[in-house]
Amino acid sequence: MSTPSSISRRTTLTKYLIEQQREHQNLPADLRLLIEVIARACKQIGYQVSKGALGEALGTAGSENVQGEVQKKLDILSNEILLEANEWGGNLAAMASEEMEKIFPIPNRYPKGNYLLTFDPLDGSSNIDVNVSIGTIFSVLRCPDGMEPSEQAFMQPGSAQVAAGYAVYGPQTVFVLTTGYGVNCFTLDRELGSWVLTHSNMQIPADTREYAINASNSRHWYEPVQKYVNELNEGKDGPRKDDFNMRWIASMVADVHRILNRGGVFMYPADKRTPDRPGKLRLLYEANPMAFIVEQAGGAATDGEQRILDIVPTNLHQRVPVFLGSKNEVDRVTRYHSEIN
Ligand code: AHM
Ligand code: MG
Repeated sequence: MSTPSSISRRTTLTKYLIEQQREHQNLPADLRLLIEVIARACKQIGYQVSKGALGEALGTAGSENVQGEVQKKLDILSNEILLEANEWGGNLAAMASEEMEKIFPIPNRYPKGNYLLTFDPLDGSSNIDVNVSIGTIFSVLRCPDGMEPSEQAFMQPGSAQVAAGYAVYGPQTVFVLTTGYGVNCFTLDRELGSWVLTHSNMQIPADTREYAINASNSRHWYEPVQKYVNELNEGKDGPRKDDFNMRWIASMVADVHRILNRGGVFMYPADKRTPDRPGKLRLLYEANPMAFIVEQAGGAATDGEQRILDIVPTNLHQRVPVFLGSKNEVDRVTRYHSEIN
């Protein structure tokens, strides 16, 4: 049981951020405030998610997003929560979201700040109605000096991110954050309403015997991925001489969170059905923030050919193949791409 003294010894997200700012001078005050607002919005989204069938937000909204995907009511509600929380604080120039075709410039009635925020308000939408973990993913960029907050301002490689993170709404609600100085995880204390630092400086082991991929697409994969996954499935009898285990939650946030905790490799490859729209995941608000987090935890993230963080985006909702997690496995599947193509 928590006693008053054990509670006061805890490091909350607020304390952690202030310490980063004070002791390491690596966190400007406006970025700290922005992160706090995002975390507060995630708390609100988590609350709405937790209501389930008792709330009024389960089910589909009867609309599609820009990618032609059916929107759930909670997708839309989560998007609104993030927009409303962040529009008036004075830290942002513009926002972009999976759920909006165009960017959202900060309205003229509010002061404008120096940052750009992108997010997937509720990742893992297919899991919303069935009570499986879902989450929010976000990425923060600096608005280039003197540039109007246009779509072009967002076309920066992931290596330019100044902060990224995600929340998972699962058995526990957690908030994972990097500002480029390692990765830390905060667990929501529901009684006190605060994010408490529970996992410091998270590290992904370089080796793993666990992988995550939607195997129902296997007949559409290109040869490097076929070869890599076949070898894993051959287990002890195959060239890898070891048995591998498979996990697929269909929520990237939850799969990445497992990998951050115990290693693994996550793959959403390009496939032959959609050569002009490679992969399913979006670069700016899914692949980039996750790649930043994974690299900060000692892992690797590529699109099969190059580091995800080096890709210069050409459009807001562009898709990208994703291989991320334990470094030695990501290096191997990336090597297969260069050997076979
Ligand atoms: P979403 O942002 O619309 O929820 O889609 C992204 C999700 C990822 O979280 C997950 O890894 C993937 O889609 C699951 O895809 P699949 O339906 O092929 O299992
Ligand atoms: Mg998503």
